[in-house]
Amino acid sequence: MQAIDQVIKTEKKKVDQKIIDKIDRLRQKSDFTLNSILDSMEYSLSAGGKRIRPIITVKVAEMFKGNLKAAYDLGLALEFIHSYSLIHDDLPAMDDDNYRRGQLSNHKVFGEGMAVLTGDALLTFAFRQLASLNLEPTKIVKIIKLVADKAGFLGMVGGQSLDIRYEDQKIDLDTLMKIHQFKTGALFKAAVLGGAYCASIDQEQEEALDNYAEKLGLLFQITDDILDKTGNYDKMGKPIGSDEELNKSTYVSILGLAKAREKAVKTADKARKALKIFKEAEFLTSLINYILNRDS
Ligand code: GRG
Repeated sequence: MQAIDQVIKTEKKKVDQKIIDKIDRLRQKSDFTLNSILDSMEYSLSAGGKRIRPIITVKVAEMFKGNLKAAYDLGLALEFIHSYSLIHDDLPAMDDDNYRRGQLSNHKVFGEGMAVLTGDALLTFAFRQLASLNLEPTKIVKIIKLVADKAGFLGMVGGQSLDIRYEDQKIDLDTLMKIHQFKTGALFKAAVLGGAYCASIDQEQEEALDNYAEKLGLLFQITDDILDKTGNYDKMGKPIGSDEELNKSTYVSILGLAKAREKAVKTADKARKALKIFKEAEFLTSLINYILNRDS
């Protein structure tokens, strides 16, 4: 297989193009008076995120020889949901961030009301996209339930609510891990398991993937916290040190930088172990190191 950087670069290009095509089709189909919300959706969707969730969905579907068209469409839906969460997260009522992905946050350009609606539009459109997947109806329903759980109050929204609940409070490591398991990890689970549902997997494989996705989400969050301390603006596209400024508990603030790095390495080991049952899991294995060593 090609080096993971190349695979990710190639897949990111495909996802970027599919997002552009999708917005073009939406513009053609919808009433031109809706252009302002479409402009706002496009602004955030085409801001150049890493597209890591859709890439994971497609590569997992490929690993199990699943339906790749469905996997790309599902991946796009997850990117819409991810994009909505970032728009809402940047609002003054939440993290109050002026920059995201190297450009002004959505509400700084379109206003707070439009930013709320843009998030709502992306979330609801994601479910329309899921309902139209090129899969048999029972699989579509399974995927819709998965995404609703992982994006909703049992997942990402629940995690964000815990984040708000514990704002400005000193919390222990277990509580922090719980928050991130929901807030960041849940959508990674939807990406991994959703990709697998575009194919056919057995119970043992599903449990292994679930375990892998949990460790991968945790690893992603630990490295995010480390990068908020050690990263640079140009690569991250947002100011460094915002967690500290907001007085947020992070792996770095609770454990210190060196121990946070140790925890990242141990979490990466656990993710690798979760893949033991698979004969071929080259992409998922390489992805662990890619996230462990990421700089953006
Ligand atoms: C508002 C319902 C609601 C949820 C917000 C995910 C989230 C919950 C907030 C984002 C806050 C944050 C910075 C979390 C750290 C992990 C994370 C999700 C980082 C951003 O994801 P990337 O790095 O972003 O994949 P790109 O820009 O590459 O798409």
